[in-house]
Amino acid sequence: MDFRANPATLANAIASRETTPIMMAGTATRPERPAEVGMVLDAVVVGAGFAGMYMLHRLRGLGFSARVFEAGGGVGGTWYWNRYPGARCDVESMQYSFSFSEELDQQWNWSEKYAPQPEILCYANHVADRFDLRRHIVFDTRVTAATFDEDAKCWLIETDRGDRVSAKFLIMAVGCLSAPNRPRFSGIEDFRGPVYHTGEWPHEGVDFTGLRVGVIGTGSSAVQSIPIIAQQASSLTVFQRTATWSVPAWNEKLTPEYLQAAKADYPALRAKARARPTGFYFPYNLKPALEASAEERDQQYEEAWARGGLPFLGAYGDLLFEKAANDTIADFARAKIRGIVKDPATAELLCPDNVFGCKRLCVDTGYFETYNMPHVKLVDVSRTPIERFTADGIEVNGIEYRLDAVVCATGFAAMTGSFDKIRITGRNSLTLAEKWRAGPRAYLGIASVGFPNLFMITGPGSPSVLASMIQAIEQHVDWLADCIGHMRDVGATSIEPTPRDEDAWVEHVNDVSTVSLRSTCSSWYVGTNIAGRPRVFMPYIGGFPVYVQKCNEVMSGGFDGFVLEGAPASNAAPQVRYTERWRVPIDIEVISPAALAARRVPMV
Ligand code: N01
Repeated sequence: MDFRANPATLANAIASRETTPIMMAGTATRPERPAEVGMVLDAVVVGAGFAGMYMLHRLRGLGFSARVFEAGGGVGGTWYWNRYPGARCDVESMQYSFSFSEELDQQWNWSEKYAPQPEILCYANHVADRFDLRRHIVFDTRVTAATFDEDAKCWLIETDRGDRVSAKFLIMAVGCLSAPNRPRFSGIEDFRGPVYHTGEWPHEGVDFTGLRVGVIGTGSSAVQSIPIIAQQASSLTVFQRTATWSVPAWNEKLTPEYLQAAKADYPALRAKARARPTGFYFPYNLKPALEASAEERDQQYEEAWARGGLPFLGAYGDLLFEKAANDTIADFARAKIRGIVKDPATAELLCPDNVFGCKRLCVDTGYFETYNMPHVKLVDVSRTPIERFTADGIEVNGIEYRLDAVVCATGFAAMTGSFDKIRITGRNSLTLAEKWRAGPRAYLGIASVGFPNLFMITGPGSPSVLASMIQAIEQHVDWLADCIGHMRDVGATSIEPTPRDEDAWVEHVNDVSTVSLRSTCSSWYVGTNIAGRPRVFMPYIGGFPVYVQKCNEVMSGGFDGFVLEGAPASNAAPQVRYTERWRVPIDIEVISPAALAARRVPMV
């Protein structure tokens, strides 16, 4: 039974109680097409999210032949798959968009401060059409294997549609949060209702009206979807393992006047964003919380709470570095939860006891308020985990919670999960999965020793998820475009980092992370949300501008830390075609907290 076709089918199926629960994939039936065999390309890009689309645009601009293979039926990546109710961005729309085209910036109008998923997907489709990208994207096709041919210095790429193409460059634009985590709950196959994952939501939507719904998880996806599911469901039971920190979004419509004013100096806004540790701009208070009086702090936190969103963490400069400072913002946020949630026992359960902002901070609209609704129940599974699914629900601590449908908001195998799904074989038959068994290793998060001519966009070891993703993507793609262009200019056949430079970078990424309180808890940043994964802080937390400066220096030095084969030995500086706009002077004061972290450990 396929509930994706029609939400009504779901209601009927539940009524007749004759279904086998499965995790729903978001794709429709794939159209037939002949396999592509023997095609020789300059580049294959995996994934048609924002990274894959922009990479294709730049490659074509340089005259390279390229194909993008995309598992989904359309562009948009994260925004193609995550169609759960309430999905929206937590970076302001005016900044969560491409900056490479001034015309695009000026002509596109966002409707809300934080854009909802359908609007972001619409934007992705607009970009695909505007830059005529679709003719080089192959949809509904999953890359299954990629093998480096050491003699020909190219990659052989295979797909689940029987395609076998070769390309000099393999560029992984697979996203950081694209491989859903589906915990193996005992008895799940016995459950008679449907089970959804937020990251693979049915395209037609799901109507929960009148149903008893269970949600597993309380991360960002749950925090966004719970208030909306609660409006439809006859009852909602939330299974919480770890209480979450969440700040109100105070989302609002953007007026024509606001848009006009913001666009009047859009390039300046973009430039300010690039100079920030997060790659997006918001007012920042550099003063340490511990130097303020309790009254000053309360006022500062109240003002930051009233502005809402991720910038709440910018209330003071030391919040993610000093535990005592963090305790002050945590106490403030706990008091807010207690003030919102009427039932004291539920409020206590919703109060996190870990470092504020250690896991990715959630941004919500009415999350805590939802627990005041009489049909919403919170079940603590921190000490007594979900035992099993039964035919009629979920059992915890001997109690059966009777449910018609379950939503797994259980997150992703972050950063490396999408790499794991593809058998990538480099030099000497080494697979990437084997090389990364003890944790990912990549120079600048861009390339990995043993895998020549393979590039990653926002890979582990780059700022990626700790920066505004589209800015991080654009910076990587521009750098890669200049790198690949340079290789053609000098006749290089392959590029690969040196083991020494890769080791130094991995060590640096690790060192910087230990300065931040973010490394102290279990989260998807460190991979420990998935049982059996090694604990490694994967994104680079030293700050976006610090990272960009390092990338620029590597390029100016003729690709320092890389070995280029087939080219003259000279480390001549390459012709800069696209990276110029990333040469932002670092204002050490403005980028403080990240600079603080960076200054306390040796920079490579
Ligand atoms: O996933 P998560 P997410 N039994 O990993 C729980 C981005 N994003 O999809 O914390 C019971 O954060 C797990 O519990 P615990 C954003 O970067 C952005 O919500 O491991 N519970 C946790 O509560 C975000 O951080 C936006 O103890 C289980 C939850 O499931 C990232 O994506 C919106 C369990 C998973 O939370 C991931 O967010 C959405 C089990 N067996 C997502 N297994 C915006 O832009 C897992 N859990 C706003």
